Amino acid sequence: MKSTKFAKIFGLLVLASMLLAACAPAATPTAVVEPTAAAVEPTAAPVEPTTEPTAAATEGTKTLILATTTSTQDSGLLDYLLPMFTQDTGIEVSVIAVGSGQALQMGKDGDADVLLVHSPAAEKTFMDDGDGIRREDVMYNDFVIVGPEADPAKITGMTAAVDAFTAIANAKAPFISRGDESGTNAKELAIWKAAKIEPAGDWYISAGQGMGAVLTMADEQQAYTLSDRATYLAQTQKDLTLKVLVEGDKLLLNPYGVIAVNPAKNAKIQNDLANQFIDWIISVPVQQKIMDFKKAELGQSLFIPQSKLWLESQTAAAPAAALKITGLVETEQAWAEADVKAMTTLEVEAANKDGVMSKYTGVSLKSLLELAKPKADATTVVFVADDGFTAELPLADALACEKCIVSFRDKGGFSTVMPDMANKLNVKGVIEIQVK
Ligand SMILES: Nc1nc2c(c(=O)[nH]1)N[C@H]1C(S)=C(S)[C@@H](COP(=O)(O)O)O[C@H]1N2
Ligand SMILES: [Mo]
Repeated sequence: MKSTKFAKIFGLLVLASMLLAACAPAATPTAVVEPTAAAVEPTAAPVEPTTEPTAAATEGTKTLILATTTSTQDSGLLDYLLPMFTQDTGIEVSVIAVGSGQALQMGKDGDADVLLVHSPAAEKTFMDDGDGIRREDVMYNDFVIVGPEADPAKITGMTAAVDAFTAIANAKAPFISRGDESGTNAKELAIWKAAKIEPAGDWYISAGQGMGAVLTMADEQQAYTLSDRATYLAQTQKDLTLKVLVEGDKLLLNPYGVIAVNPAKNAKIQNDLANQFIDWIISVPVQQKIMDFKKAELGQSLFIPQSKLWLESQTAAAPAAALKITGLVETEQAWAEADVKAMTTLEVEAANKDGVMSKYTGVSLKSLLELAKPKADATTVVFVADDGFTAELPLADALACEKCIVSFRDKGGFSTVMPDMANKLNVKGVIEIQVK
C-alpha cells in the first residue's frame, strides 16, 4: 500500500494538533508470536495468524522476526503498519512484544532479525558491542507522568519530571513502576536517579508488566505512573480515568530506533529481511503513515516521524522564503509568498518613469519594517531584486512613507512601489530588504 497523502509542514511542537484523516490499514493478518516465559508482557489482543493464505502468504513466504517494545504493540501501531509491510513486500512479520531491554537481549542472543526499541543508551551499547549492524531513527513520542485527578502529591502543573518524582516520593503516594526493564522502565529509573531518590517502600510498586497492564493497575489503585503518551492515549479511549499531570520536560522525550541484528551471530538471522524492513519503515510514505496513525481520532499524532529521510523531505518541502528583512533589525523576517499575501493590503497609485499612472496592491513597507523592528543605529534600507539590482533610501524616509508598498506582481513575487520617490526605487522582483 502506497501512501497517497503528502506531508503537511508541521512545526516543532511535539504534538501538533492538526487533523488528518487516517488511512484504514489493509486487513492482512500478521502472525504474532507470544512472548517466551522470560517475557512478562501480556500484549493487547494479538492478531491471530491467518489460516487462509493471503496473496502474499503463498509458498515460500518469508517471516521476519521483530522484537519490539510493548508500546508499539499496545498502542495498535504494529497492527496498523505491519499488514502494509506484508502487502508491500510479501514478507510476514512475527512480533515479539517485550520490554526494550528484553528485545535487545533477544537481539544479543540472535533470536530476532530486527528490533524496534526505545532505549537510546542501551541501543548505543548494543551497537558499540557489535550486536547490531545498522541503526536508524524511526520516530519519537514522549513520556507523561500520569496519576489520579485528586493528585495527592500535588504535582499538577510541574514542568520538571524530577520535581514531580520528588513530590511523589515525599508524599509516599502510590507509584507503579513497570519493573520490566522496558525503555519506559529505564526512563523512570533515570528520573529517580536524577532526583537522587532510591524508590522503595510500600508506596512503590514494581509490577513487572507491560504499559497497558500498568496503566490499568494504576487506574484501579489511583496511583501515579510514567507512561509513553501513545499507550496512555490509546488506553484513554477505553476507560482510563488517570490524567496527564506532568508533561513537556525534555527529559521525557522518547525516541524509537530500528536495529538490524548482526547476522554473524548465527545462520538463522535474516539480515536481508531486516534491511527491507528498515528501508520500509524509514521511507517517507511510511513515515507519513506513522504520523497519520490515530491522528483523526485523538486529534494528535501518537508517534512523530523522525527518520533521516522524513526530516530531509520536510526541509525540502518547506517553501523558500519569497521575501526577507535582514540586517540591523531585532527580528529578521523570512516570509513565504502566501504569508505576505495574507497580510493587510492597501492600494496605491504611482507613476512609472514615463509618467504613466497605475494602481498597485500590496503590503505597507512601513508595517513590514515594523515587524522586523529596525535597531536604533540603523540608517538605511536597501532593496535587493532577484536580478541582483539594488536601490537604497534612508530608513527614516521608508518609515515615514505611508503609501510605499511591497506590491504583488501578476507573475508572482513582489516589487516595491514608492510613489513620489525616485523611479529606481520601484524595484522589480524584490526578494530582500536589508536594513543597515
Ligand atoms: N529588478 C530591477 N528593478 C528595477 C531596475 C532593474 O534594473 N532591475 N531598474 C530600476 C530603474 S533605474 C528604473 S528607472 C525603474 C524603471 O521601471 P518603470 O518603468 O516601471 O519606472 O525600475 C527600477 N527597478
Ligand atoms: Mo532609472
